[in-house]
Amino acid sequence: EVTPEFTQNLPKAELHVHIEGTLEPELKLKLAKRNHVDIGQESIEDVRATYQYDDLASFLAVYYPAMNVLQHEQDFYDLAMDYLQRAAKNNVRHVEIFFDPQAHTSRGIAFETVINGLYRATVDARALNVDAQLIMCFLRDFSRDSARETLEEALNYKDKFIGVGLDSDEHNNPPMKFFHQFAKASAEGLHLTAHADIDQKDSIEHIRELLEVIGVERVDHGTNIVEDPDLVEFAAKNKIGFTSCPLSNSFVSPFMKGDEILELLSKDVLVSIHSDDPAYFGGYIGDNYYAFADKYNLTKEQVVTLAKNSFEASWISREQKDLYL
Ligand code: ES4
Ligand code: ZN
Repeated sequence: EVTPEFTQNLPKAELHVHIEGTLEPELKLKLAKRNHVDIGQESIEDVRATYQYDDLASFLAVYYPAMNVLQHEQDFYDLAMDYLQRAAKNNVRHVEIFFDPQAHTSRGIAFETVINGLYRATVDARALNVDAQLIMCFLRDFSRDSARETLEEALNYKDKFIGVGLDSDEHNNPPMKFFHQFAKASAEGLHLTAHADIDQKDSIEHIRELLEVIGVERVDHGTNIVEDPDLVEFAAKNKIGFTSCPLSNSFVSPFMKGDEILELLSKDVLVSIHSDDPAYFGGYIGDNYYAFADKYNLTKEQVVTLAKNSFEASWISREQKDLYL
């Protein structure tokens, strides 16, 4: 049967991890000390005690302030390198890492500081046998103007990231708010993905806009697409990837949306398992696979299909995919 060792050792692609969500309490305390930032917490236990949330808004209220410890290029490098070491232990062969430049530029950190630190870690990760790439996300609760300025600046570093995404608070922030930025990014040859599914009420319309108008290649979360059979058929036919994160799903749904994941699997949709914000939601990618496999009694074959889907939905070349599969 499926064991934690099996899920940890299975070769995987990680397509949904926020680098800021990999900030472990140990590193947070170390950086706070190094940069003389008062975070109001002095021990690992103090930090862990603040990790209390029951919805996206209460999570984000803990998440963004933690980033104050990230000040210098080396801090971003250390954050990413710490993560990439954990990825290597989880046998992640390929990873596409989200980062949120506006969460840093809005508090006075230069875009260049953020991307240069993260990028240098992705280069050094080759020594760990991890192929790492970056995806720049727009914060959807920031303005269109802010997104436009962020993309303009990012295009000066176009060789350092492979796509754009959309995250943060979905409530009243539909994907179409960023239509022009997605169009521009696509015209520049960047890949497109976006989060959907946080605000359940409008979420199916958000998914429709993403698939039919904006033309994303993946949807992050988004497994509630099962509500709409026509959209599911579209997603299967067009090989749209759905990146689901069981442990972060557990915060909003007692069954980690496993029914939705299994239904998509049965309809040949490219759904795969990832970790979202592993330092905050209780585990890295192997733990996410195991939590889901254990709760739903998955067979090894089902788990292997999920891992294959992760490579299929990734943004590596066909030749490269065939090497991994
Ligand atoms: C996020 Cl769980 C979640 N949802 C939306 N945006 C995010 N950024 C980091 N984690
Ligand atoms: Zn996410």
